[in-house]
Amino acid sequence: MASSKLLCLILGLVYLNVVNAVGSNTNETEAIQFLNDYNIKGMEESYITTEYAWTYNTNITDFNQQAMINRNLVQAAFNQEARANASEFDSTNFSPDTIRQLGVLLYIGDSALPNDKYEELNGVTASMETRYATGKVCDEEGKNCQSLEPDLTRTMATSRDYLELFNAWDGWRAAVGAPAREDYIRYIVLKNEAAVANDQTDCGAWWRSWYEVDDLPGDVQKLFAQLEPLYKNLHAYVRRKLYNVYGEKYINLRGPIPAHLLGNMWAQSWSNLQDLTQPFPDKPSVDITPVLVEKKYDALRMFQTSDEFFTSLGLIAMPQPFWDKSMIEKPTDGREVVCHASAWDFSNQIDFRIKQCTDITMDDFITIHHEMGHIEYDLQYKNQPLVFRGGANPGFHEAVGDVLALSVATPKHLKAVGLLDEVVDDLEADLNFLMSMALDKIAFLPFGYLMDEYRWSLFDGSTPHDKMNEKWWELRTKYQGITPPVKRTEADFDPAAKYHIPADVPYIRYFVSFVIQFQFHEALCKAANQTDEPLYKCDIYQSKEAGLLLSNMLSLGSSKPWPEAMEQITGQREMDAGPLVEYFKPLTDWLIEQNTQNNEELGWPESTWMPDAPPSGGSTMVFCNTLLIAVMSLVTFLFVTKL
Ligand code: LSW
Ligand code: ZN
Repeated sequence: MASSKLLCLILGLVYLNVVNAVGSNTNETEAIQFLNDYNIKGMEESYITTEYAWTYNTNITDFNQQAMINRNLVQAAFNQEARANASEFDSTNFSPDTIRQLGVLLYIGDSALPNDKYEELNGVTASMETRYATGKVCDEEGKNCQSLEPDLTRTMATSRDYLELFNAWDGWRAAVGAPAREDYIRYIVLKNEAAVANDQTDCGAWWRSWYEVDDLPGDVQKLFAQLEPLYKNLHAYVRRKLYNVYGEKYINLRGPIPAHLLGNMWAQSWSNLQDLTQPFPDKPSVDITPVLVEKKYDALRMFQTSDEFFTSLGLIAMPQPFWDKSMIEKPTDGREVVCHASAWDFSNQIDFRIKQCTDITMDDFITIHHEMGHIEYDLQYKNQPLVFRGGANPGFHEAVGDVLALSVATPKHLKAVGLLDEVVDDLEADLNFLMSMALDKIAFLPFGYLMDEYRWSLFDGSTPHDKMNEKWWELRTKYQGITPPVKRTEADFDPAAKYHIPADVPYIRYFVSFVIQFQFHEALCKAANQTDEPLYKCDIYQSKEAGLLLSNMLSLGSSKPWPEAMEQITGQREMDAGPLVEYFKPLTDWLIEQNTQNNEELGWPESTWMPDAPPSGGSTMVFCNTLLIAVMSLVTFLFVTKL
């Protein structure tokens, strides 16, 4: 009896001690010591964890997938311990820097889940990613299988055959969309539990918290509203051009555009419609894909060309381990890999890599700059403490490479590096160029905006599990003005046919990036003293002044709230669509004029319109065979009757 009372007393004291320990240490020197230790140990742990993820990503096997998950469990335990230790400090009177560092360690993301749930979430996510990465579209006999990269991507980009496009579009969704539905429902539940374990209301709120503003949805909504008229003018113009190709059976001039006709699997970038939409077909095209092929560029040469642009600004060159260890081509040895391009920081200050199944196209040339922009940011902040090695916000990280690519894509620059033969310097040629940029930058805006409006609504429960596909198409039609080419049901799960959904990568970062990259571009052009010409003509190539302005901002990492980084580079603290609007002004004026002349109805008042379903189950292949058989029968018939 007495001994059990004593035990209770001891337990009680231990409990009180633990409770007291939370937030009780006010010694900043000890906190700094702890952070230094964490930094060294954290780099080692993170390096190992990243190697396991890389091994899986560049060689998808059950073994590598399980090894990665096992390793993630070790990392999660490490993160939990770091959080427990960080929370022992009462940082009220510490310096802002120490407060910010300790603050980061209190949010450990998915690692906050109990072990079994964490392992389950890892399993669900890995199974979705594996399905996406290995998905194929085959013909009816299960032969002639096509992967997303490069086969289906090329078909979507270059085919103008309605049925062929439909089969690629629909086949991809059947292969990797619908099968992910149950996994995704479980994913939503577990991600929300992880968010709650980090003191957030749901996973959407947690993702939004990275932007350190009061009302991110409100902020991006205002930006989108400002840009929507521009989108609708581009949409109406492109719809008319598609009408001229596909006719009234497939295009309704008062309705949304069938989603498979826009040159891209997700209708997120329309630059592959350049040939159909060029304002002045007699003036030179600015598509360099043919030149890359003709000049026999390979992946390495494309990467070197990009690297040279970075160093021309005085930025840090890609280090030797990058060239030794990156995967810049799709393996041909039978390995399955995650082809979706990405940039990797191994956290050890030495090892940085890109993984990309590079195709010899202008799209991929621009993607290389995008990914290299991530690595450049990583390199610039590699001496920051581990907790500050990230973008000022996720949108900043997405913007770096794109900002450089705005200069690279100018005809003047492409000519200078031998990727374009002729440059014409008049307004018509300029409008051709601006159209090519708008097909990338303006067409993307509603997609970049809706991806996370969609996921936020799943996470906060406002979209129930039995309306997940309906909600997806509601937003796709509302914002993008597109329609599925065939009726969808809740057995389909089309969002999972876009990488970032199964791969658990948030998306509003890209919308933010597409706005702020024009703010950055404008600021760098001023630094490069290129203020005499319109913004769209600016090429910051070789400007050390622009490079310095950029690198000073990048080297901050996430050590300061983003408005400070924004102010350092642009002189103002807000996101602002102004520079984007200014950049496209001549094109906007021209589009409005064209649309007025053509009596174009902006928007899609007949919003529920859908094209007729294509002949069911028919692939071009089957169609050709049928045609062949018909012709041969006829010939035989004629032959026989003649006899
Ligand atoms: C990125 N990849 O770098 C992501 C990878 N041909 O295409 O998706 O929707 C773990 C964490 C794993 C050029 C091209 C984070 C992966 C400029 C595209 C905005 C496909 C190229 C994919 C994220 C490149 C849109 N980009 C998309 C990506 C990851 C986009 C671009 C874009 C890229 C977005 O962020 N700018
Ligand atoms: Zn990116």
